Amino acid sequence: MDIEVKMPDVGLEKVEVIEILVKIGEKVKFEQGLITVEGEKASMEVPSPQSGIVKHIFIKIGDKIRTSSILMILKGNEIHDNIEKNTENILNSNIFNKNIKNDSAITGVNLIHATPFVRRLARNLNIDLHNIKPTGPKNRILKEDLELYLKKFKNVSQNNKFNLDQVQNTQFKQIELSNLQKIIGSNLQKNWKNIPHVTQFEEVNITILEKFRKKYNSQINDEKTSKVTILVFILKVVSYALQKFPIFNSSLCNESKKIILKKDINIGVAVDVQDSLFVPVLKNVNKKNISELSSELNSLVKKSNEKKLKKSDISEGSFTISNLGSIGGSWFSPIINAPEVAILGVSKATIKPFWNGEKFIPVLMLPLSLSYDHRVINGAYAARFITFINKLLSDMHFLLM
Ligand code: CAO
Repeated sequence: MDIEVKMPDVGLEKVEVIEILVKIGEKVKFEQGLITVEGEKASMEVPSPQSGIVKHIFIKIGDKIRTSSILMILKGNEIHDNIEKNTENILNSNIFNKNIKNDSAITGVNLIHATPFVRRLARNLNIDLHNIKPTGPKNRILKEDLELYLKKFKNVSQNNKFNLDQVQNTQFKQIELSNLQKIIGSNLQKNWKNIPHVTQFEEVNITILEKFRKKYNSQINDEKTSKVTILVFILKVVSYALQKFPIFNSSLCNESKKIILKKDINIGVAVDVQDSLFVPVLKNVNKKNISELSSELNSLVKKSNEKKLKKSDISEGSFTISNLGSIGGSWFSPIINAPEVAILGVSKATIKPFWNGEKFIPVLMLPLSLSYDHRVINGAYAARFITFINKLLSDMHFLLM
């Protein structure tokens, strides 16, 4: 007799099929895992309601399925009477009635307890989770359990002169983090964890600015003067905005619970250098003109590329700009460079249609993402700050006012 295997109720509206554990024609036992599904925070195996032979599989990896979706048909090979009873037992058991919203472990027969992350890792490493001894709470398999298994396996392999790489996925490779990556990574993690970030997005019409920039660059006729990029104008405009909105040019002292306003406007610029990142600081940006800023930026970028930055070149920053515009991408949310309280992300400017009241005209729009520390800056203040930047970049005449 044919048995329809349906998706049991696991307390989620939809789950994704991440593994199909059986093949058509395969003999399966009662409660053997048939497929693995993954919800927002948990993965689980769906056990077979009956022993039998897999006749049809109706789902594929990546399918999003709901409760009662038909997964497969089994050809039963046990006494007919047991079928209904077992199916009912499974479907009614606590395993599936349990709400999994807050816990990535599911209890029950034949279920493997592991988070989606650990399952993915195990899949990438070709490790069968059935072979792993769980040490986590509620018998959950932890990442450390996989590591221990790998270690043991490696020892055995070495003793037998058998290379672990031969049996593992060829894509598996370990890359050592550089010392710089370790330092940057630990700072990023600390900042991301400790600072309540909010990112405010804005699009700025820089058509006039870009026209002026191109004209200015085309008139440069000596080799000493460097060409000006959009970033230099952004630096200048931001320095004005920091003067007008001084809280953005501050740091938060956690011990004294005080906001410390900085006297100087020193803006760090993220520079991409061969898989790493430097943030040299342009000092007193508000006191320098566009061409001075341009040559100072060029010199700092050159020093970054040659790894010749001095301590003084990278210290005393009060605000940071990260411009990914010459690379591409639409938007990103940058992480604040503590003890600073805000960072401006800049993405690639693109031509977009703009309604001028009569017709659509093409304009060059620059995407900005301002992340700020919400303990120090409130949303309204941030919106005013970015609106001010928008106004100045859209029409630099306002800088004269
Ligand atoms: N939109 C469109 N065009 C842009 C742009 C933007 N947002 N930003 C720069 N451009 C243009 C420049 O105007 C220049 O145009 P021209 O050739 O017509 O003069 C061209 O792209 C090349 O600019 P550039 O990248 O050489 O110079 P820059 O001053 O804009 O930026 C630097 C210098 C060092 C900031 C940049 O090269 C860089 O390293 N960016 C990466 C920063 C980064 O990695 N951030 C992530 C930090 S978190 O991991």
